[in-house]
Amino acid sequence: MITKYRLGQPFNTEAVVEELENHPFSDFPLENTTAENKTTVKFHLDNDDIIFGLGETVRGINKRGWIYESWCSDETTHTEDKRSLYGAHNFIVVRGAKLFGLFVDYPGKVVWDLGYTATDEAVISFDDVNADFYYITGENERDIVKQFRKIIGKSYIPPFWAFGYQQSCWGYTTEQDFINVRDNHRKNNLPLDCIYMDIDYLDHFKDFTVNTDNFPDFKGFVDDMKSHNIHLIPIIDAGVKKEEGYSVYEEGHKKGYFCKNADGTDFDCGVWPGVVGMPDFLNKEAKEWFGRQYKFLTDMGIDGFWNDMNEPALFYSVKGLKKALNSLKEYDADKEIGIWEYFRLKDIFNGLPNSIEDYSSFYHNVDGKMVCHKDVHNLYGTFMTNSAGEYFEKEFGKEKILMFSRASYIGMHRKSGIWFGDNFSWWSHILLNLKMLPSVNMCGFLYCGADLGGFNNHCTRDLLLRWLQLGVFTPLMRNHRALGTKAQEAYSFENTEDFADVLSVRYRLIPYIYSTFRRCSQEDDMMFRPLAFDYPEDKLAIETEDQLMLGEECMIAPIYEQNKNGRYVYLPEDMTFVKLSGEKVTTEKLSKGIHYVQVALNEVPLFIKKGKQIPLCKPALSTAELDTENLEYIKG
Ligand code: MIG
Repeated sequence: MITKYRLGQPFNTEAVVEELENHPFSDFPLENTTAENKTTVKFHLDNDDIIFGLGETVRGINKRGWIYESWCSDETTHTEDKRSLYGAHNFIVVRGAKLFGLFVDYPGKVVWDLGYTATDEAVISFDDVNADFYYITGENERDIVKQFRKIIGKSYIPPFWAFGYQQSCWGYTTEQDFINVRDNHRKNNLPLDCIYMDIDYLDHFKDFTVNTDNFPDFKGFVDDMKSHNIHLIPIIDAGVKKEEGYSVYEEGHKKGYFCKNADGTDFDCGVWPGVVGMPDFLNKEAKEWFGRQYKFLTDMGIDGFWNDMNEPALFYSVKGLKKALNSLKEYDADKEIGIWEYFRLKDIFNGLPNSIEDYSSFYHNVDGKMVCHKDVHNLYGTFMTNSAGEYFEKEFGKEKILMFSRASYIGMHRKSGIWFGDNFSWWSHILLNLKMLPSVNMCGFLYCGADLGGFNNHCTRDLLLRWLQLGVFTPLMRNHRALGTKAQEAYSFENTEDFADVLSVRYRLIPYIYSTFRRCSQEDDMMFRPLAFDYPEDKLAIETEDQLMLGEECMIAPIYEQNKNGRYVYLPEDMTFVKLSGEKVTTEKLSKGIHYVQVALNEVPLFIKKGKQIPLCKPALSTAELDTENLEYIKG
């Protein structure tokens, strides 16, 4: 059962689509206080209580023992000391004396102190007295999640081809770069459906342009790639370059569609294009206008997008940079400065990006009312992405356009997927990738995945193979890396056959992954679940956070450590251990308990429950060539 409690007059975040009766906050079942401009909710935690949720965050599946902040952030290093990543996903399920779910529908920063300050207490707080709270009780965790998912609406379903393997790299610049990626995959029998176009395809990083020196006939190029069963997926950044003669900027500026300073002038800030205007996606007209701009690319045959920098990420604000530069005048280059002075000087510039001072200083025009960005920060990327999603649905219908975004708030899951942003080529980030899957599923984000192989740093052959062995199960299966990192396309390493073996397994599994995905969208279900959800009485299962349940049939347990030929795995019931490699399938029945399983670098491990079965089709080099009619089954 879901009960909605309304505090004050909350901003309409559009997260919930079902109309529920508003109960007064005075009836809210958890201990709470509201002071002048602060709301606090508390509940007690016993030793064994567990908190699931919070979507895209660092740390474990059980979120207890840390402090998290819902604040969409361009966080470049996903280490466990961090409190925020790109998403703001204010939903938890608590298993304690009572089992309940809680969604805090508030678009500014929400702090989740989950047994961090005091081990036995969870404290949720934010600086406002306007919010909606949804308190959910149910039979079990999964049931609570389903009830929540029902009120936030059905999850986005991308086109079928979006379940193919995808290659990306910040730095592919010319037609030839893209052709090489395509041909090297095809030549080496490596399946591929999409190649991503990062900011380098643009003319001076201007949204809705293409560099015509590098792409003299872009439409022709898109078509040619399609004839090879490759979709090109361009990036769109939130900021619009401030430049005379650039029609998107000029129109946006003229119509007042950019965010404003308190004095009514445009809030100018710096991102990749240099100085930009930030489209005011919370202004209905501006939102529609921005969505329509995608037509420039869909007219050329583009049918997929990724939206970036939409937390929004700000390298600096023009006024902030000015202030910083002015403060330099206090320093004399010929005079010695003290060490603390030096650090202060350094901080002036380190403090420029994504500063709270800037976020507090610009405004949205919401139905004629000026709303400070800070109070609605977590909606920015979502409203950007929904601007496109709404345009696509109107223009093309559902399931036609692939789209995912970096920043997100609950509600965006109806129009788009997410990717997990700038991870590292670290073994520990395979595990982080795994742990995020069930928690983002709880919030409706089904189409999701991490940069396989890792974005930052240099990826090694074994790391990529092991990561792909998890990636074959994630709906978004994309290998992406940062500018200047070591090549990590599957063909860049020796013995590409091993990569072909693993990628073929993905294509063999697509009928299963796709049908599971669709069912989860239709039934408001999770595709990936913690073992704790399925085996609530099993102490070992509850503490197992490096394995996941997948659909109704399987369990996955990837290898995430270097120089390992296998791993320990806990089977909460009898299962069949399956290894898939190319067209080879080996099976072994294992009984409930702990086992050490061996998995070679070209094998994908999977566990099928007794009495269940999963379909496999023949592999192909693209989804277009996949025969999804003739299936064989592996039985558990
Ligand atoms: O400031 O477009 O997360 O995937 O390659 C970095 C360049 C901007 C961040 C994205 C990443 C992308 C990169 N972008």
